[in-house]
Amino acid sequence: MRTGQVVAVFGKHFWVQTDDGLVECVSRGRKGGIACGDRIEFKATSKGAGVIERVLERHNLLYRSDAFKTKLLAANLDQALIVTAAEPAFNEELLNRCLVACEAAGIPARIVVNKADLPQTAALIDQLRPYAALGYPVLAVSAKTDVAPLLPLIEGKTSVLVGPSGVGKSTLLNTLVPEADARTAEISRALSTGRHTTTHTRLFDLPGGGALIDSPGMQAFALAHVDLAGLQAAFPELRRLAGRCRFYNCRHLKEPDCAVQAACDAGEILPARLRAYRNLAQEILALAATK
Ligand SMILES: Nc1nc2c(ncn2[C@@H]2O[C@H](COP(=O)(O)OP(=O)(O)O)[C@@H](O)[C@H]2O)c(=O)[nH]1
Ligand SMILES: [Mg+2]
Ligand SMILES: [Zn+2]
Repeated sequence: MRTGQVVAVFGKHFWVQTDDGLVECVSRGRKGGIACGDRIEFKATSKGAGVIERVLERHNLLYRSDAFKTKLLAANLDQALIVTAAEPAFNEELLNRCLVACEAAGIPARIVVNKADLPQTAALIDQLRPYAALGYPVLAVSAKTDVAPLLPLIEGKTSVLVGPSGVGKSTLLNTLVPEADARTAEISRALSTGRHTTTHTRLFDLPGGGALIDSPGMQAFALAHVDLAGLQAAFPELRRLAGRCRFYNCRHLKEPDCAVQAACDAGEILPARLRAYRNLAQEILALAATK
């Protein structure tokens, strides 16, 4: 049995980086799945090919899930870089769902505002300022003109780029990892997709140490694996108010004397955050009702 790290995921096919090169592996249809960044054990079947037998213990796993399926994003992360941009239109609900997923997985999250070269980005940076106070540092960069502020934050770490499509995740990756373009072309050839959009999750080593994982953009981010207690624990501003509502089991939806609603009315909680919490809470309650 040999070990390696999963550096690309294509459905049931995986590229595994080993000490002596890339090995193309398949999985034995094991339940639970295999994520980019996973360290695995495989059995070589021929030169350059193998079968994954076992996933070694993970430090963490970032994923999304709805009532029907689970979609693994990446494993063994030091941090998630949630990439946003003013173009295409900023999706605050999706940002918040990404933040909740990171909290639930115990993964530190940073917000990267890309396309700082566009004039409309200044307003987005202002809009996101309150997130820094919640514990999510906000960093403005331009994948096209200036990524320098990002370098010290990713060096020596394993980071994943997540966010909707079009915000510039792949452009960031190509700027930060010079040979990424060539490897992407190689993957497109191997899969004969020839498309420019990111269709698969891939891990690249950074020149200065550490690794960067690029993922396909998501439109929606369901969190069926998070329960109501987990959801409340994933909002730092709700954690601070624990036990302050009239009802000890307040769900902060429409209950009277809700300290969370009061804090929002007083301008201490961002309305968009409370909206995201309530949307997620409603989804959790609806899902629980069907079980
Ligand atoms: N103006 C500007 N455009 C950018 C920047 N980064 C990416 N783009 C453009 O945004 C579009 C989407 O980029 P892409 O990297 O494919 O986004 P992804 O879907 O998040 O991977 C492309 O047309 C890029 O050229 C940036 O920093 N500034
Ligand atoms: Mg992409
Ligand atoms: Zn409440």
